[in-house]
Amino acid sequence: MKYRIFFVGLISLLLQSAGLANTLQEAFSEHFLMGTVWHGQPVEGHKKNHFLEKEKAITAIEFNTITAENCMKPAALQPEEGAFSFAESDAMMAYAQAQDLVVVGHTLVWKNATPDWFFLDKHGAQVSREVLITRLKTHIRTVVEHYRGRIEYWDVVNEAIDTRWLPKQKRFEAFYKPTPWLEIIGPEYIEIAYRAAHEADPSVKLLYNDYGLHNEAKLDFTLAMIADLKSRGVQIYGLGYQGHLFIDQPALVEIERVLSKAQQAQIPLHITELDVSVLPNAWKHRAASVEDRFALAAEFNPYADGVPEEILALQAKRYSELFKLLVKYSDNVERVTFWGVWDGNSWRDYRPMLGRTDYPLLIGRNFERKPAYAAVLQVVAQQEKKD
Ligand code: 9MR
Repeated sequence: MKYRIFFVGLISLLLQSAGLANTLQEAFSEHFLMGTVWHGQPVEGHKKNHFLEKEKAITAIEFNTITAENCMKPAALQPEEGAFSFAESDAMMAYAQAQDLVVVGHTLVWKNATPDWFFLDKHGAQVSREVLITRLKTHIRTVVEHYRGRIEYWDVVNEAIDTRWLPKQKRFEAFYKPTPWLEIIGPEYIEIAYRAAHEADPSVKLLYNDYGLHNEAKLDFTLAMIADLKSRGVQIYGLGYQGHLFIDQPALVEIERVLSKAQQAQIPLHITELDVSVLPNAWKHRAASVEDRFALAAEFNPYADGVPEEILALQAKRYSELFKLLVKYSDNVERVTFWGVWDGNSWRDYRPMLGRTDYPLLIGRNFERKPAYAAVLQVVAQQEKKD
């Protein structure tokens, strides 16, 4: 242990003497907030989290904002109608307040992690539009009021837009994702949700959060939806681009398009769920839904016994290129949040395939700072030299 403390101290000294900031939040303090998640204790039956204290310690050092990974989803907060349970999210909030972290609530309306009771009556039949609107508003009002004045941003609606390939026209088309929300209420559920959240806490900034925005059809549809809501006086503040990336996809130009179009549209952008998987993309084989799980296959799990240095170097390059872009657009990028504290606790290990070993974050499985960590800090150092 003593040696480890000595080693960490030595690295800090070396970083300082190389003119580098010591932590992620410090390095990017002029540019945007730097965040991670509260993994907390699993709410969906994943294995117990034995590393919560360690994660809390790292978070306090490296980050200035925190998002609830799971504990603020409807399944966690209102597992049964009217039976709200804030124990885990209150624990997160107490920690965040003690560390002076900006808190992001995630998420109020989603098709996943939402219990069936929302959509069914006591006989198991689908509820009416009126009943579902009431349940939607009650959920939002109760949760947002509970944290009024303490949460800075809410991901209100999550992943409401999908795309399909039109072979004849040879292009993608975007549309509202078919979910019980859409089916029972119609697309107005989105507007209803934002209005309810704003009423419950007029000071909280409301985001729309989605993945796959490198698809231009989806990006344009999303920006148009936000512009339309704004034009009708709905208080929607900004766009969350999740950023679940791979080493070789999507292309950097496609990512830049998201940053530049959001800037042109004057919609503040948040990178809400960043990670860079080093594994082969197992989503390609089916429509990407978080509920899909495929059987574990060795070809999709090449680094179960350790990840080669050259792969970590490629990942570092990818992170470096990405952060150069984020700094370039930092006038419009407010926050960059990683979807995980360290490689040992990442959703990538259990979705879409249970039992893989991925290395998607900046801090490794032995809590070490990975090559990608150094590469990200280097981006700011180089930027400062240029200025
Ligand atoms: O990381 C989350 C994982 O622990 C949960 O099992 C899963 C389902 O609730 O959700 C994961 O987080 C998702 C986020 O809430 C929305 N965007 C995609 C994220 C990764 O699946």
